[in-house]
Amino acid sequence: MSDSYLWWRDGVIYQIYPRSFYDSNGDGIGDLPGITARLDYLADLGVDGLWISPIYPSPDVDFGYDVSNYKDIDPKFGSMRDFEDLVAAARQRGMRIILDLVLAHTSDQHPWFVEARQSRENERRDWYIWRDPKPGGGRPNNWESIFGGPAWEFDPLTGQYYYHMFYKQQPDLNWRNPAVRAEMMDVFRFWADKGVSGFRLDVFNNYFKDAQFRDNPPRFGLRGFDRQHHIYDTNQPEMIGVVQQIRRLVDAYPESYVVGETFMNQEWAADYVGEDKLHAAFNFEMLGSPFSARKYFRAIQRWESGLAETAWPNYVLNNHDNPRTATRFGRGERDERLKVAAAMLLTLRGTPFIYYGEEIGMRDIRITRKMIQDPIGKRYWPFHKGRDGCRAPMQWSSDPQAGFTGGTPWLPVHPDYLWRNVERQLADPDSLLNFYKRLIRLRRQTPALQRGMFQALTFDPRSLLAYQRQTSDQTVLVALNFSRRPLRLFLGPATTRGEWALLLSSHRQEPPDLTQGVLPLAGYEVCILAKAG
Ligand code: ISL
Ligand code: CA
Repeated sequence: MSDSYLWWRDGVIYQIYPRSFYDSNGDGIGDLPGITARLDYLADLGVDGLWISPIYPSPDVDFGYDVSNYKDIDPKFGSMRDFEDLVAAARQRGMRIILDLVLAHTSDQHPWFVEARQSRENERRDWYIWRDPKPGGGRPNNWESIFGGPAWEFDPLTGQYYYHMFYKQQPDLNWRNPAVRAEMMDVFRFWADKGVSGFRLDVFNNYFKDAQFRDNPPRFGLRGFDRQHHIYDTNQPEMIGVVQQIRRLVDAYPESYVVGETFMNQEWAADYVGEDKLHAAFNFEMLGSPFSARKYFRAIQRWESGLAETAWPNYVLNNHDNPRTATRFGRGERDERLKVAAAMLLTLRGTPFIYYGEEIGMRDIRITRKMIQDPIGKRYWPFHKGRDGCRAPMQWSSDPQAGFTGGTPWLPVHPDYLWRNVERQLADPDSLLNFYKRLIRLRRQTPALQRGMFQALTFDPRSLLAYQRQTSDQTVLVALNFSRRPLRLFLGPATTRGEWALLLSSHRQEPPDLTQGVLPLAGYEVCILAKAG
């Protein structure tokens, strides 16, 4: 790996859910010209890469994660020209585009599937996973869909079942078919040739299923999907070959990047990352963690030790599938815990991912039955309200609809937008947004925070997470108090020695005196110090 600044390794990546970022034409749905219009905001925030959730033509059963054409832009988001403009305008501001490739399944409206289901002899038939009913009738095996119910859908016209891990409108592709594989490699080329620098691979370790279609063994769990060991319907060894092929392909483009979304067990993620494999794979252990120094510390340790030495970690606290940390950790309108989480995310060894609105502490909207858009919510109400809560419109200002749209937004704006919005927070030096900006700037100016090795200072953290990030000429000390009570961090002689400068703190103006071997921390304090050597 090169020593000079590398955007995806040393920088920060920002996830945009395009329907909800900024609507440029008043139809209530965010779009590509909307993102372009807000690039100055993103450049000012200081991020290096923009991961945009799917923008391809889609019937939107799963809001873009059901693709009906991999090489075009959905008209609701704009045109191919709009996309090219966005890539160029982002590049002018030093930002790269990461596209979301959903290659495990297509929409059932994709022309390939429309053809495939017409007859058993159809040329596209084998592009999907078709099986006969069991002798005597019934589903081919016991595989379940993670979104509920069996993974097999019977298609009466041809008398066979097709397989879908997600909604039945998302039939899985047959990656064992070389034509499918070749077509998908061409999708990478198509977008890379348009200047896209990175790809996020949706559920990549789900491309292959067991060639013999064996039943998953049972295990204890509450609902159908959780009552099986998923050893045959996901994460098959054949995937490593595809990962290597993808890497060879993108390596032909300078500074390209591929991050995989690991489906299911997060300890699998490490296997797919390396110099001839993916640049990164998501490990969602932190994403589900409560606000606990100990839990985060365990997640960091596992991720740091699980990855090969040449592999580069990444960290993520929020995404479009889960309740926001602000909803889970925010206390009323207070953001002090969110500052602690942000400081951790942006000072760890690994690429930080920020989900739009996280930087202003957006809370999930409250969902009523009538307004649900996500089919999971419709199906499992009231036990699971779906994923709409974390996908609400970005809160830009206190103008009507938070300045997101001139029309009626596709999901309601959170009522707190009147005071919780970008405009207000930019003007408030103490806001969460300005805290994110300071942290991002600090990371960019501090090589030890980018590349430095990670060294824990607390070994059984209850409420206090402390670590050093170290290069040959600089040591940065990060101390994070996860509790509302004041705490003391005890430091060894090696740490106490030397002249510490204050890089950033949520509470103090002056560097602390560490000569007594103690760093006192106020409740929820973030303290980041540095010294030479
Ligand atoms: O959303 C989840 C649970 O509520 C996850 O299990 C999710 O299904 C899993 O992380 C895979 O997610 C990705 O693929 C899905 C899509 O619906 C998600 O939005 C996407 O992030 C199918 O393409
Ligand atoms: Ca629009």
